[in-house]
Amino acid sequence: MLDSLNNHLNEEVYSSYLYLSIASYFEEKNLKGFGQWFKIQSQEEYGHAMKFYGFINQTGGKVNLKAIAAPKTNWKSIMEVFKETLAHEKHITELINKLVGQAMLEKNYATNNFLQWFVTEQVEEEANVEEIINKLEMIGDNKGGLYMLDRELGARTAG
Ligand code: OFO
Repeated sequence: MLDSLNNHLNEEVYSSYLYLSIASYFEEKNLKGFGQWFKIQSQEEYGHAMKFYGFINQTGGKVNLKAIAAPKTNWKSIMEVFKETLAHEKHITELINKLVGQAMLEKNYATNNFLQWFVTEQVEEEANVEEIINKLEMIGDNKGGLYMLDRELGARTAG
């Protein structure tokens, strides 16, 4: 179980790194609101990684930090960014579900309980990204709509 938790810590750090890369992609394109949204998302992912760090230490395990893969740096469109973000979140959900399955199989109740926060969080993460995809679909090529969405996403604050 410890190995799997350490692997997942790395996945969350990678998520943070990926979203920071997306933030900088948007900032460079002067879409500061989109950039802000992803910067906060990146911070949240780091927070998720730190929850694993804390739990591993608290339960007497050894944190084993692994190499972080370099994230992608360029995308074809805003829609592509959000479609890939949704796919990434679905991948993370699958990994969390696998961890829960392993904890149950090993009758590791404390780990199962710890993971339940992430089960709930993943539902929210996927829903948030789906909502933005729906808005982007409504906006289409409308520059005014895009401006409004950039402003809306820029209002996101930490927590
Ligand atoms: Fe950590 O939830 Fe997104 O990846």
